[in-house]
Amino acid sequence: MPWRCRGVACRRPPYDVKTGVGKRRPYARQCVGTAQREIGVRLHRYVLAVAWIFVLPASTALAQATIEGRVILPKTRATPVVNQRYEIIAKGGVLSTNPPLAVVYLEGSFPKPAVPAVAQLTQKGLTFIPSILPIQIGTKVEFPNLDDTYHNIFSFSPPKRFDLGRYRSDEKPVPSQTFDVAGLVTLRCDIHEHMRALILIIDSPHFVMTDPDGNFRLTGLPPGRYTLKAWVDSRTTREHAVELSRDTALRVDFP
Ligand SMILES: [Cu+2]
Repeated sequence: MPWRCRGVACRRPPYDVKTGVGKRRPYARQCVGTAQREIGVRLHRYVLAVAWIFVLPASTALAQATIEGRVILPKTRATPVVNQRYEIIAKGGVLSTNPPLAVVYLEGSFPKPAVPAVAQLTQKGLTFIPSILPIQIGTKVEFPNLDDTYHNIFSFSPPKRFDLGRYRSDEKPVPSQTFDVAGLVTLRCDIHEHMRALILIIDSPHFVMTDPDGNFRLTGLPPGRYTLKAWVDSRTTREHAVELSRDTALRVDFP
């Protein structure tokens, strides 16, 4: 009687290896039908996986809310922003960026990321890049030195006090710090008096920097009641209560 493939079951030896009971069949012959069937099954799974990767997030994104608007920024002399380089200035004990910009974020209760984020704040051309870095609580920030000279970064700010000591560009691993407390950290360099940067540690994964005109757009927001905040300088944070449902597209302006 000719042997007939019986599907997935025939992947196993058709005889008992230990006792030798049963008739051994050539593996190639035995598995032709199964192989064809398995290609079909795998193709089907592949198509489903592709659909899962591309279609599902698209539909999920559609079900999430968006907030856009404008923060009216403090007036200043018109300084062109070259390569997003902002200067950090201290005026009467208030730290801000020059030209001014704001960081807009959604405050609420959000699940912590499974894997903590990693960000970088480099030292290049004797400046910090970027000069202001918003991060979520728990983020590890690396501080690579891209200059041919030493830097010595330190912070006296309450959310994170540290002193990285002097190090050059070939320092491995790249010196880093993890920021676990919300607030504002001012970075300085012990060697270069003029170097200054800000790290804004936010208890939210939903944040964005405005453009130089104050425009912002937050996308992929989950439904719920939150406080939308706009950090303008170390003493000024504006806020606005928002209620988001699926597909909400809100406009919020901070006067
Ligand atoms: Cu320095």
